[in-house]
Amino acid sequence: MESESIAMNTCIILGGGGHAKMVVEALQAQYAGRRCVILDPAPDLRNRTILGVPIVGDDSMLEELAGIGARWFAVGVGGTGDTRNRQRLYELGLSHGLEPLTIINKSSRCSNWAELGRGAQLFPGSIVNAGVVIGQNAIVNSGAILEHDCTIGDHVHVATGAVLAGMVRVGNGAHIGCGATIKESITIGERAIVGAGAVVVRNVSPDTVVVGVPARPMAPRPLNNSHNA
Ligand code: JB2
Repeated sequence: MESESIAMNTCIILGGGGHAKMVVEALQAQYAGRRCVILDPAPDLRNRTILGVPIVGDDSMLEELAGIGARWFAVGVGGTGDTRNRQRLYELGLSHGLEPLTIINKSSRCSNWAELGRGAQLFPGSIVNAGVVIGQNAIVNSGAILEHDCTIGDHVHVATGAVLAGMVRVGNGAHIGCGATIKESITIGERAIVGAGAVVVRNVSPDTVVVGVPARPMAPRPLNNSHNA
């Protein structure tokens, strides 16, 4: 790609997998006319396109693109459980002086009384009600519901179809799995993981994985002692 052809209003999407497809579609509707390019380190994706948007190189191109006037970025990696890569990419974009685009899919219902952090992403059919506060770089994925007065930390991923009843607090970097349900006023600690389909009725400590109905902490993975047997 000729770097000179990058327009001043280009948005750089970091990651070219499944989540990037959702990001591209939402950006094309919300920021019509803005040009997008994708960066992804996977060699087999080079010169491919996602919904017409080219994958032009890896993250080493960020400096060059920012240097010729690209101003915007979006994290295109979702992640299913581990939010750290997403956080790292967000910080990488900021460190190049780029501004994160906030995504509100046109079929998301977001209250005027909700607050969205920079780079937050709301996907189709999600519902964000009054008094909700969403942190930077958080995802509210398709069909997820955030009832009134929930507080969602930075880099959190609320996966497809999860339901958070009112006043739930989710700490930075936590992951709420597909279809999980969280009862009113529960606190989910930083970097905790709530498994898909779990029903959470008690607070979850930071760095804890809970699964099941009702959700309980997972037993620590057993050590592999076979070589000692
Ligand atoms: O450091 C990176 C990097 N690390 C991985 N920089 C950039 N620019 N890209 C990176 N990637 C790329 O992210 C990988 O090379 C890969 O192409 C992409 C991740 O794609 P994948 O489809 O595996 O995951 P995803 O996060 O896009 O989507 C998952 O999570 C979503 C929430 C999927 O499971 C989806 O089904 C799900 N909806």
